[in-house]
Parts: sequence; structure tokens; C-alpha cells
Amino acid sequence: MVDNFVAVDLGATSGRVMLGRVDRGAVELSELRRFPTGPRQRPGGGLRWDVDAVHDEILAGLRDAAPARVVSMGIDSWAVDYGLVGPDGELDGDVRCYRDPRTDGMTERLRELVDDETLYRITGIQHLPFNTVYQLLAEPPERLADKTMLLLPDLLAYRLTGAVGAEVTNASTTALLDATTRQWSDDLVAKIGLPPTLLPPLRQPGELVGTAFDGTPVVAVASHDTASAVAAVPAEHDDFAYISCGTWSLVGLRLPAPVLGESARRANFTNEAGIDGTVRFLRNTMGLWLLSESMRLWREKGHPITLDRVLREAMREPAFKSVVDPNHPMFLPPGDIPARIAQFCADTGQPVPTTPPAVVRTILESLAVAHADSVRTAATLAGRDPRVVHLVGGGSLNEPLCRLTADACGLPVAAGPVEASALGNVFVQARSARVLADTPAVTPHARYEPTGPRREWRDAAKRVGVELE
Ligand code: LRH
Repeated sequence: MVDNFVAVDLGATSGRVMLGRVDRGAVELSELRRFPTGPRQRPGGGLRWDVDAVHDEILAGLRDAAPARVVSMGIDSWAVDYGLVGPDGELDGDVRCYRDPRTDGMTERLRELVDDETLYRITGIQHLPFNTVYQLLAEPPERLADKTMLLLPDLLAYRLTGAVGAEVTNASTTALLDATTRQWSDDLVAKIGLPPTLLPPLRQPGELVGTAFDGTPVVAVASHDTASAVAAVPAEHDDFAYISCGTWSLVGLRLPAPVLGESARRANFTNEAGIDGTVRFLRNTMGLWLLSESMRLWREKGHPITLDRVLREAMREPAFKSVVDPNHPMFLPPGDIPARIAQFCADTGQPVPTTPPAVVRTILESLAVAHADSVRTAATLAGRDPRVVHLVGGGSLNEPLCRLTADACGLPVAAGPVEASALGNVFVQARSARVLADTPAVTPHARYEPTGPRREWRDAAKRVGVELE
């Protein structure tokens, strides 16, 4: 018998409603709807997500799925962003985007209340200027007084079911959850002066949230998209690293317990909650954002550019001309990424790439260096020796990036699944419905063996202060 599940998977560029058909241990995904999610600049009012539009897409997706007799549905999305629900049950204002500059200066403000070492010892969360805790600090305190904070997937589930809660994998990205107890840290909440009523009760992946308007059960999945993606990594053994590669590259290891020491904090590694009590020990890298934002700009300027062609041409450019640090804060806000890359190269005395293929070559090699750096650092900090890198998500279709990542890491890269987050989403639902016991059997669609001399990668990495070995 076939069992059907709906997975809503929201990325910061596009969202999908997928139908997952589970049949004898295998999951087959098909796309019901795909829609842009990208944030909009409100005149005078910051960078915001259109939550109403996403809600409408979910409703339309459920209607599209209806003939399939759906067992349940679940929602995952990017992390850290939230809506505030008032005592009247209504969403107060919009949901702001984490790329909004309102968090400027909040790192310093938080430091006055809690020092970095204490914050990390409790939460194990890497410093990203847009973590929820910094966004909350940027709110006028009176706005928070009588509100409940719902992270985006929880907010969308609330709009479907009326049930309030915070799913734990995503809650961990707020930097308000205790990484050891996996409960909200009352201690931190008090130190920061947030109202204790702000944070709703936690829920676990697999729990029933409620019932949607059409009777479809809504199940809490690993609602952080990266947690869903990691849950779908088709690893055969424990000795693997992963890269969940989309707008961001999330690079790290699956561990049984958090690594909360000073070295991990200084290396800016995070301990996000995974399914079944696991820890996602990883580091954020700016990811394909650099490429998609550049493509957007070139198209706006009227360049007749396609991704396939520019990738092909990029690989004909000379290697290792210029390398940038993709994690530099200058690359975070939307805008002219090629100009910022040029600036970075000029500032560091490297040749400035001027054509789209040259810029793309720089982006690909820089991402590969950042991937290799994070794989190596994760392994050292956790005392592991990964033998293979599983690269999952949309980036697994980017052949040059997979190839360069294998070369830079000096490890084989197993590419795929592409729709890892949607697959992990379906997996948790199907397990909860007891129609699947284990990670679904998926085979990576390609494998890239490392080639070429290591010395060139080591030299390129040094230009951005990275020691590859
Ligand atoms: C990837 C992601 C990542 C977060 C970022 C905000 O989509 O969820 O794990 O750090 O978005």
C-alpha cells in the first residue's frame, strides 16, 4: 500500500509543496507547487517575508494534494525568523528577514547582558548577527510584553491548526535553548530580560501539532530545513561529513552530544538540535547566495545569462586567480555581490574578476575552500575522521562546485539527494505514522573523487587565512 505525505519546504529563495509517496520503505517525491519566497523591502519598513502569500501557497498545495488522500503534512523552513502573536491570537506586524540590518549593534548590546563564553556554554550556538536572540533585542521591549514568539514553520502551522508551540530543532537556532537539556534556558531569558511568556512550549519532531481546516493532520517535522536535510543524508557509516548546500552551505558532522568548549566557540561552530537527540555540529557558510544574488543582478542589467552556461565558462577560466572569504559580513545583505567580490579582491591585493565567468570561478573556488575548512575544523574539534562528504540539497546539482569541493577537501563527495529537506520532512512524518522505520533508501546521484595537487588548494586557502592541513 502507498501512503502519501505533504512536505512544505521553504527556502529563502523558493518554496515547494511536495507530495511524498511512501511505498515499501522507499520515498518518491513529486512537486505540487513551487513559488518564490524572497524577502521584499518595505518602503521605510525593513526587509520582510510575505507570510500571507506562503500561507496561500500551502492551502493551494493541500488542495492539489487532496485526491491523493494524505496521511499528514509537515512544514520546514530556514531558521531564526519569527512572528509575534498577540493575546487576540493575531500576528502582530510582519515577519522580518534575517538579512534586515536592524540587528546591527545587537551583538554588542547582548554582550553587556551575557558574555560570549557563557552564551556559548549554555546554547552552543555559533555567533551569527541575525540569530533570533539578536532580532528580539532589536524589538522595542513593549512590543514583546504580551506576545508569543512563533518561528516561521510554527507560525504557519499555527495558522493552519490554531496550536501554539516551538519545534525543538528550529528552536535551537534562536540561541535561547540550552544545548545540553534541550529546554528553553530560563537563565538566559532572565538575564536578557525577555518576558518568560514569550517562548511557547517545545515540541519534538514527529509530534502531532493539530488538524488543518480540511482535516489533514499537521505533524511537527524537523522544522529547521537543515535539520530535515541532515536527517535525509544517505550515510552508510558514521564516518561522514555533510554539506547541506543551498542559499547557505551548512557544513559539519552528526554527533551524539554537543561540543561546547572554547575551541569550538572560537571556531564559530554551532550545536543545533537534530532528530533523535543528535547534534548538528556545523558552521554556516554563505553558500549559493553569492551565485544566485550575482545572477539576479546580471539579469537585471540585461545580461543574457544562464546558470549552465556561466558555470561551463567559469570552469574554462584560469584556476585560483582570486579567492574571497564568503563568510565576510560584507556578503550578507542583498545587493551588488560582484562589486563586493571586486572590492574584497582589490583590498587583498588579488586580481579583480571582471566578467561573469571570472566572478563565478572565484565564487566556486572560494566556496570549495570554505567547505574544506569547515569539514577539517569540524573533524579536528570533534575528534572524527570523515571518509566521505555527503553534499545534499540544490547545490548537489552544481557539478563544478561538487568537483571543486572534493578537490579542496581531498575527500570523495557523494552528491544528493537534491530535495534532502523535503525528504527528511517526509521521513519524520512517515516514521511517526509507522509506515517507515529507517532513513529511506536513496542513492547519491553522483560521486566525485578528489583529483589534482593539494598544494595549489593549500596556497589558495592561505590567501583568506585558511590552513587546509
Ligand atoms: C538554511 C538556514 C540555515 C540558517 C539560515 C538562516 O536555509 O536554515 O541553517 O542558519 O537558513
